[in-house]
Amino acid sequence: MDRLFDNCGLDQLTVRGDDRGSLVAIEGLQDVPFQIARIYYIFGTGPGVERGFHAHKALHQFAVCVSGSCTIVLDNGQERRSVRLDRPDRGLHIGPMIWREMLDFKPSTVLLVLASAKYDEADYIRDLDEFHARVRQEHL
Ligand code: T46
Repeated sequence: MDRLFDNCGLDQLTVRGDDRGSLVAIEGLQDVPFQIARIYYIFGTGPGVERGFHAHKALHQFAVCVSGSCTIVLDNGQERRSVRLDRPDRGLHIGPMIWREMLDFKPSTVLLVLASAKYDEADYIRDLDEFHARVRQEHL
């Protein structure tokens, strides 16, 4: 794993390939460090459009760009790091309390995301000042 923060990193996925093509399987608690409760995917995001701009209080997620590419900017409240997702065999684990911004989507990008819990708006922090205040509180 290429670690970005304590609870974030880029993982190489195992590719099972043969002369018919390639296959990647992702199992909860084996290939990702959580049980998978939800899957969603993002597509049709045009050039110049930005998404995200929030953190999660408790959610773990694992994002794979299965087609195309996009950039994800991660912020742990102290540092910002940027990663380009452009391969279907590399996944980004994002743990709780990480602000994320998604940008520079190539047309035809499909971003697959596995999540550790069902959708819950109460788990989102959508205000950057509130996020920074909570991080400071956690470090007291
Ligand atoms: C994240 C990044 C990577 C649902 O109804 N169910 C769901 O499971 C999700 C993920 C979203 N929604 C609704 C909520 C909004 O009305 O779909 C709409 C778009 O969601 P949002 O604006 O949060 O999309 P992004 O791309 O900004 O963020 C998403 C995830 O929400 C978020 O958890 O980490 O992708």
